[in-house]
Amino acid sequence: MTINIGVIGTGAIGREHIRRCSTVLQNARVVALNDINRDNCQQIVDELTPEARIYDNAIDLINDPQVNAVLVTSWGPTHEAFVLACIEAGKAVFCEKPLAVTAQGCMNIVEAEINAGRQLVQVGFMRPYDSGYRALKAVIDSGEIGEPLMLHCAHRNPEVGDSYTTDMAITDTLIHELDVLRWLLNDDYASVQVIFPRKTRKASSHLRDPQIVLLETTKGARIDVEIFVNCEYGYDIQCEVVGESGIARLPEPVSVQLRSAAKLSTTILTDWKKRFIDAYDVELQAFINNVISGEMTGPSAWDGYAAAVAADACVAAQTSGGIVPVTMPARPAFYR
Ligand code: NAI
Ligand code: ISE
Repeated sequence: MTINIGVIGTGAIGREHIRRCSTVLQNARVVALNDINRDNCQQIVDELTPEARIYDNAIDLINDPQVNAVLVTSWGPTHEAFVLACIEAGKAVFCEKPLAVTAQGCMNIVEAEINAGRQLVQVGFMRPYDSGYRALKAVIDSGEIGEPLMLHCAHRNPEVGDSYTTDMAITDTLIHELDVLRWLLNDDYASVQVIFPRKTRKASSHLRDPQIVLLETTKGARIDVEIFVNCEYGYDIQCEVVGESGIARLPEPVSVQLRSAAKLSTTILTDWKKRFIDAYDVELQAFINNVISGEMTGPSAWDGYAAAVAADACVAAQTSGGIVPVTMPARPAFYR
């Protein structure tokens, strides 16, 4: 069976996902494209998907009976309306993070999905599909390091554009940690705080960079996450879990060890597209498989909501400087 996919948003990650649907993954083909910038779609038709039809209106794409499932890879503020339209049309939808830009927006999606009576949404949180994070979770779940007590994490990008703002360090960047850490620990957040260290001279004048986010989970584990989006040297994701009887670390991406010019070295990646390339492949193949089987198994609308609730608290904490509680309603039985 081949799933006909429509893609809304053909920028950086849209293009990557179209490439993987067209050249890497099984049982899917991209048949429909939409972007407010039509040239983006035309370029993709010319280079990757000669048979795909370009739609001037995203809602027409969603409602086309030829389209079996939709990828939403447009800008974050557009996600909520497109996902709601997919649910209304009864179509499976893979939505890039964030599911919506506010917790209320995510809750609107959760409620629409519950009213529709079946799960249709997968959120593009790819880290739970990364082999390194999966290995780390297996060690934690085995009990080998005892109960997790503290986590030290870092999310570093070499640079960001001028349009990147201080709150995006949370809503665009930390959101990956907010998702993957609750999955890793099988826990939720109780409170958050944000601290601003000395600012790097490499950041634009309006951006506070770096930032340290302190999270407390409901079981009492303490997490520090350094967000540093102008670190210059590479795209570097770190996670160390300190347990009662040992420490487990996220593995580094595979890189040949080089002995040369009196130095021992390995390469550090600089591009997020490469750091999680396998995880993106696996998450999207899982979505396609789920569409075929009719059962969604990946990060759900509820996971998108949980990350957004914590993100809202972090953004409030950026302004207040204090400790902000995270209040989550109980998980509906629908998502158990
Ligand atoms: P981008 O700016 O490169 O592409 C976004 C595209 O959406 C643009 O082509 C733009 O014209 C289009 N667009 C905007 N409004 C639209 C509308 N109303 N209808 C149709 N198209 C519209 O941005 P990028 O980096 O591709 O990010 C897109 C989304 O993917 C964001 O939500 C971002 O957070 C997420 N993302 C996720 C990553 C991950 O690691 N999972 C990595 C990078 C981005
Ligand atoms: C980007 O949108 C992503 O999702 C990347 O994975 C992340 O590392 C980066 O900081 C975001 O801007």
